[in-house]
Amino acid sequence: MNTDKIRELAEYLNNAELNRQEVIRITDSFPELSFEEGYQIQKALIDLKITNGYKVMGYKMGMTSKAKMQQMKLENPIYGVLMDYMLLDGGNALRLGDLIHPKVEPEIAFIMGKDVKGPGITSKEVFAAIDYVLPVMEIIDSRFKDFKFTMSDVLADNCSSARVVIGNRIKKLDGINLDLLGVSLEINGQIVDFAAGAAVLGHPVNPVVMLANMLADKGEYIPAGSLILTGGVTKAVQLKVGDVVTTKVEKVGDVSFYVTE
Ligand code: OOG
Ligand code: MG
Repeated sequence: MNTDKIRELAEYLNNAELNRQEVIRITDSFPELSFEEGYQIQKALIDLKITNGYKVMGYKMGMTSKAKMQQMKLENPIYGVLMDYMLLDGGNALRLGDLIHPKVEPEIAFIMGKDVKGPGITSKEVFAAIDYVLPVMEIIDSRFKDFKFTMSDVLADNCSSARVVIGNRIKKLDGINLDLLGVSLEINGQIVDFAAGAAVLGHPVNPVVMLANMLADKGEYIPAGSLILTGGVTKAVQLKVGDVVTTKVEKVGDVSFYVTE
C-alpha cells in the first residue's frame, strides 16, 4: 500500500472520529491489509492528530486478557497511542454525544519514571522504571460499523482508543503484588465484572515488557513520563446516558465517572 493511500485511510478514520460516525471496515475494501499496514495507518493517524495540535501522552496495550480476546475474537496483543485530548480526570462526566458507541473497561496503568528502550527488555527492567501505578477506565469507541473489525482494521483505528478516565496515582509498587489484586467494574452500584491483575498476561507488568519490545522493532521506545495502559482486565461493557461507572483496584484506588448526553 503506498503512502498516499495510507494517509487517505488515516483521514478516513480521523473524520469518522470527528464526525462521530461509524464507517465501513477497511478490510471490506482491502481484504489483504496486513498487520504492518494497519500500524502504518495508525502512525499516519497519530501524525495527523499531532499536526492538529494534540500531544502524545503514552501507549495502551490491548487484547492482553482472555476476557477481551474472547469478546473481540482476536488473539494477539496490540498497541495504540494515547493523546492528551483523550484524558478525563475521575469524577467527571463523559458526554455520550462526543462518541459513536463507546464501551468501558477497567485497567491497571503505570506512569514511567525512566525511558524504557528495547530490544531485550525484561520485567525486572520495567519494574525498575515504573514511577506510579493507578486505576483507570478505558473508553473504547471503534470507528467501525457495529464495533466489528479484523486485527488489521483495529490496528489502523488506533486500537479503538477514545478516552481514558484516570484515578489518583500511588507511588511505586513496593509490597504490592499487582497480579493478586482484585479489579472490579461497577455500573450503577452493581458489580458487572471482576478479575485479578493476573488476567493481563499473568501480571500487568508483562504487557509493558511486550510493548517496549514491539516498539523497539520500529526503532521507538517508551519515554519517561508516559502513561501506559496494560489492557482490559475484564470484558468491555456498553455505556448509556445516566450510568455511573466505578472501577476499584484493590490497594491501589478507585476511579469513577458518569455518563451524560
Ligand atoms: C480493541 C482495543 C482493546 C484492550 O484493553 O484490550 C483494548 C477493542 O476491543 O475495541 O483496549
Ligand atoms: Mg483497553
